[in-house]
Amino acid sequence: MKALLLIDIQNDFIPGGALAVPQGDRIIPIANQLQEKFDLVTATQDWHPANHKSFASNHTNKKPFDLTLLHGLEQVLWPDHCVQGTEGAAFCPDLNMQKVEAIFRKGMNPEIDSYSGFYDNGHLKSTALADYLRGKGVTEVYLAGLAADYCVYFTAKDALQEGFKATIIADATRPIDPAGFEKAKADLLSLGGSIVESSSLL
Ligand code: VGL
Ligand code: ZN
Repeated sequence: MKALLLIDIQNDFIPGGALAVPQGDRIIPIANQLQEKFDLVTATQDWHPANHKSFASNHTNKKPFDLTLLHGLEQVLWPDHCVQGTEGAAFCPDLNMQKVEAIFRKGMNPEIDSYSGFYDNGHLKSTALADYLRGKGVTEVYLAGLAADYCVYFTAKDALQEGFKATIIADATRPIDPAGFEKAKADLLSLGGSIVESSSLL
């Protein structure tokens, strides 16, 4: 059984949003078309409180994209984004949500960031996505969404670690930093993951 995981397809990650991923909006029609090919569709939603420590604005003398340490973990400091209840945190209006059976929110703890849909960045707390998928009989996950080099990458990595086959749909994602995505793809391939184009699935 195959599931499509739609990662963080939210207004703040597309052009015009607070943490816009270049061409992030281009993935939406592909994500919509892909859904009918899957037994199960789930979505993740980045969902931060305003005092989240991944925001540069919550540190003194820091600006967006600076690097820091947060409780011992390396942390990129982001512009404020996906604040709970704001338009920026909402799913993109053009994304078809009719087949989405469950939404997994992440990033609520102000003290730790959560790129993966499965765990926070310290692997301290699970979202129960893995158990949900196993409960539905899923063995393979396909990933689409934003951003390729952060939340899509870390979700794929955790999926592999949880024992799922994991495939990133290359044209259904876009990176914040293209060089970072090249490294991420090499890492995923070395861990047994796959990268395909949507044309091989549609
Ligand atoms: C993301 C940075 C911060 C993502 C979320 O969805 O890739 N990136 N929060
Ligand atoms: Zn975030």
